[in-house]
Amino acid sequence: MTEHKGRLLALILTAAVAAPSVGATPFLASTQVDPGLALLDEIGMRADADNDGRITDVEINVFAQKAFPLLDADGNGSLDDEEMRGTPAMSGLAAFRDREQAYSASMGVVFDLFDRDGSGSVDAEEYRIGLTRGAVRADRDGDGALSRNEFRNAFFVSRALRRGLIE
Ligand SMILES: [Ca+2]
Ligand SMILES: [Ca+2]
Ligand SMILES: [Ca+2]
Repeated sequence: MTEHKGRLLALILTAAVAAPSVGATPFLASTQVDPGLALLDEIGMRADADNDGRITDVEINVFAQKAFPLLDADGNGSLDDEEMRGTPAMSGLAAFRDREQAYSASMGVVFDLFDRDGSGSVDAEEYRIGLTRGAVRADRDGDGALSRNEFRNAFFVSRALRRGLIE
């Protein structure tokens, strides 16, 4: 096995292992899931804590509380643009695909959207508010929650990840 294939396999396994409900999720039923989409769906499934296919405002807030400390690698209570680029799985996938520039540019836009006061860092409250507002905007059918499709296709973070990693 080549080194590249090994790394890709590791990424896919990471995504699969991290998603406990693979078998029950129509999303991942396809045999040919793009690893970038798999990562995105993994985030969606984590956000949808009760796994009912809808990400509610409450779930977004809980997700923000859980995700922020994971992103805040140096633990200083705020995210810089480097930390906003997210988990090694994502930046690793961007590197694997020679998409570091696209990924970086895409996540830079996301960072600016979160950093509302333009301070160059995103604190926990800015992060929470950013996710909440993004969810409201992505709620295309106005039912007060994000369906999996709304999360995948309309939520600004998902769109940025797709632009950076896939499209
Ligand atoms: Ca839910
Ligand atoms: Ca930090
Ligand atoms: Ca909705």
